[in-house]
Amino acid sequence: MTIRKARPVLLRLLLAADEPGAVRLARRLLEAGVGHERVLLDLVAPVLAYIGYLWQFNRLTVAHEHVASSVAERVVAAVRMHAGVSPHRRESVVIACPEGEWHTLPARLLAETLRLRGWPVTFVGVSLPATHLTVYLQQYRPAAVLLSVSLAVRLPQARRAVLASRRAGVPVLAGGAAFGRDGRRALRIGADAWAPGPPGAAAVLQDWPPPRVDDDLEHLADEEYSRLFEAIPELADSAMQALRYRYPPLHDYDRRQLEATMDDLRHILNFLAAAVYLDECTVFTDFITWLSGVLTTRGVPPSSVQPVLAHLQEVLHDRARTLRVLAAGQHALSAALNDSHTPPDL
Ligand code: B12
Repeated sequence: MTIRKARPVLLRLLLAADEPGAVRLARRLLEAGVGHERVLLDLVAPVLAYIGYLWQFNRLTVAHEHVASSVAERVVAAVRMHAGVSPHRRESVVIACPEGEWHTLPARLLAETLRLRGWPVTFVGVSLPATHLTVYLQQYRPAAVLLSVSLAVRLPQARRAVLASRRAGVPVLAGGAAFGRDGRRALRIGADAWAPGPPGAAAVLQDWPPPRVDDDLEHLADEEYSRLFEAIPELADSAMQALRYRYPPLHDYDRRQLEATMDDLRHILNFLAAAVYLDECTVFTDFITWLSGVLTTRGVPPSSVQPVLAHLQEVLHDRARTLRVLAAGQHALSAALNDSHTPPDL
């Protein structure tokens, strides 16, 4: 079976919680001579990304996503056992996710790829507060911290992890979906390097550490982010009030729908704050485009976000960076109203 043909099969097995079947499929491919790295990166990774689309477009529940990711973890573990490679490099690396980041599977795929290439890897796992990272690094002194971030809303915490690593004198290689398609966001939080994926990470590590680039991170030190972040609960309440006036269907919402709306408002504000923190509009505009799809496929018109953004523009009128991000958000929202909401091909 080719990797391409194996993808829909693995998708079915993950969603059916068929752990033995999924592990058998991976072993069959490995025994037929498909490389371990290919099974991880050309089979497991795209199937997981596809599961994300199915959730995004309301074809799967969060519970299905949980089931699929726990079976996928077993598949990754089986690939590792089958490979049985022992490290031949002297220097080790630590792979960590910043506080609040629960997506460990992308970091796991990175860890196993590097192990396959002979790196001794310590996988720290889920959501590590920055202070604990410093202590750990001081104790074990790895050559690099590989910081994996999936949600752009966690980039402020990723910055704290970068500072924590610096305190321990360990340079940081950053990666994961939160950083977007190039190294700009990674450099903005002060990482020493960025790579798009595990093979890229292995290439960057060949010539490690990279020359230190002088930080120009003054925007992170000002108060616009912290004032906004601290005001999120209050701003979410006032945005809800504004919606009551400006979005009449809200009057007919039941308790569950009102709670979901409140969650969305907090999500909007958290992404706004992360974009302001980085002074990077794309953090907010990417999120708004994504939210527009999530809402449409759940029967909520994305145009309902417009009055929320307008309200925030009114109440935050004296904050230049925040206003710039909100204006970009309005733009992205108008553009997204005509997007199609179907998953791409697997
Ligand atoms: C499984 C999953 C979960 C699981 C995670 C379980 C686990 N143990 O990891 C659970 C259920 C916990 C979860 C929760 C949530 N998730 Co989720 N999740 C996913 C899913 C389906 C797969 C993640 C994955 O493994 N991807 C596989 C790898 C291949 O993708 P990758 O991230 O691009 O990683 C590659 C590279 O980026 C790179 N890389 C990664 N890290 C690093 C680090 C370095 C240093 C380098 C160099 C490279 C590198 O290598 C990887 C391998 O090739 C994704 C879909 C997706 N597109 O990823 C959604 C997804 C990430 N989740 C999403 C969301 C919204 C959430 C929730 C907010 C709500 C929800 N759906 O439950 C929560 C938030 C939890 C939190 N606080 O962190 C969204 C995020 C959208 C956005 N706007 O940011 C996604 C994209 C789904 C979607 N299409 O909408 N999720």
